[in-house]
Amino acid sequence: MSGHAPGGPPLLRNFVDGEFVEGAGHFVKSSPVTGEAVFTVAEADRATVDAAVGAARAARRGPWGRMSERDRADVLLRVAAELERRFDDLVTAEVADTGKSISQARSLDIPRGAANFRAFAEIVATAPTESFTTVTPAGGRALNYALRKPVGVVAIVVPWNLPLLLLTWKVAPALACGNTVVVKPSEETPASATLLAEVMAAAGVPAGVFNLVHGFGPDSAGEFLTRHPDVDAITFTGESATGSTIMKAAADGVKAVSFELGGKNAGLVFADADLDAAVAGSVRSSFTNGGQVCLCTERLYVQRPVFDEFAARLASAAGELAYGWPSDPATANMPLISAGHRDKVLGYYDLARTEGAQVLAGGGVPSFGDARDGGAYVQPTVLAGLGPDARTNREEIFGPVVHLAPFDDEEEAFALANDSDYGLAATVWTRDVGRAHRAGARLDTGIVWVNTWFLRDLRTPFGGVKASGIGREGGLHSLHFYSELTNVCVDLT
Ligand code: NAD
Ligand code: 6OD
Repeated sequence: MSGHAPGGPPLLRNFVDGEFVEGAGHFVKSSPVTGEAVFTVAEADRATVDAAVGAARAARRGPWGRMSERDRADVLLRVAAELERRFDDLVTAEVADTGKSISQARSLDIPRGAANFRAFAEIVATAPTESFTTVTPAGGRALNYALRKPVGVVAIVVPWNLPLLLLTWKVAPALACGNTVVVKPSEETPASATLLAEVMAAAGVPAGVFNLVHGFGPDSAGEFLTRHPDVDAITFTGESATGSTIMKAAADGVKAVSFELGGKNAGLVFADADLDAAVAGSVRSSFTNGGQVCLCTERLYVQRPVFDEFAARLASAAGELAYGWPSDPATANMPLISAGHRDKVLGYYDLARTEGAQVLAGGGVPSFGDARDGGAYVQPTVLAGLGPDARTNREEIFGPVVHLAPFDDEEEAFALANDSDYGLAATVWTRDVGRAHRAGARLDTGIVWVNTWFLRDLRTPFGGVKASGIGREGGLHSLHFYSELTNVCVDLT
């Protein structure tokens, strides 16, 4: 990685203008699996953030922003190839930071890092722009065409749950459009972002185009960056409350924002569904990554004739998810990201009981009899018996927990699903094709999955409504956010 603290865990540093640099001090990143220190991280102070933004600003005026889209696409393809070459290092980093299973890091997180760069290389190299012919007042013709230009310096602030996946989902289109970036990974997951800086350098991305600052949110690198006057646009993934704070900072500079925020996603299981697929799919949608995916299902509504059978099968499957060390490919459960987050999730398990929930599976903390007892594990938990107004059913918990409730008909199912302050994703399990399309039209979410979950095509619009976000990224939608259009109008007479 970027260095080694004397006698301590590996040192991760900031990356500014093509160089790894220290900051004001250091913080320790602990393992979610055991609680032991895994990295020492150089925290960027205001001066380091200033230097990173300054480097991005200078690089923005250099050749990067003027390169042809095809040439930038070629650089992105080199980044993808370098990510693939460093695959094992990235897996190790992601597992060390998050405690996720090596199987998931190998099959989802790290491949998506490279896929994001490949996808946006293709998208930017082939994207159309508009052109119109206008009749002039003199009866002649004028040609209008739109030029896509970089926005400038983009601040990218991301969370800890899918660190490389979510970071590269924003870095790739931002660079594809000719911007320069300053990225702020979560304080909980500094490692893969630091490796990404090494990858950028090895792939020949010019100094200053990609800059990285480590630190926290308020009164730290996150706030210094999002309040920086020389940042032109902010793209953020994280909690809705943090999005609100960043939006206020962006308002001062009238800056564009793109927000992917929290969720309290509903799943609907209709009696006509393939129940085996619905159970297996719901295990994935509620417990993948320890339930720490913004798209995870925390509210499941099940049509009454199949409710009891579905509840029994889901509870049994939740109890059977394998515990193991992250290095064991058979491991399914993972710890939460930190002791603080574990306490928050356990607080919700207690709240659910206080609100009168039945606990069908889990509800506590597993015991290992080894070093993992110092980690941030909780049991995958299935709840039932609460109404739609219970806090358990309204607030995002972001852990391996789902509440089940019955419904009678389609109208009731859609109404229950829509009864939320959030609107990110919904999942529908049915064999009725008409109902599948009605769900797409009626559910107030940015994404509706039918008989699947988290199946992604990187060209499609991705984002949420209500408290789940502002704007869409993905395919051309990312190009719209990460570029400015100039219309050129030429009188041809
Ligand atoms: P968070 O909002 O606490 O932190 C996200 C990032 O913002 C971190 O890098 C953090 O340091 C930074 N930050 C915090 N306060 C800040 C401030 N005042 N100014 C600037 N930066 C600040 O979120 P988290 O706990 O890291 O992640 C979990 C949340 O992210 C959940 O709510 C989840 O739903 C959401 N999320 C949403 C999506 C999506 O696509 N909609 C994807 C992943 C996660
Ligand atoms: O797949 C993606 O592109 C994406 N943004 C996923 C978000 C997952 C949230 O935790």
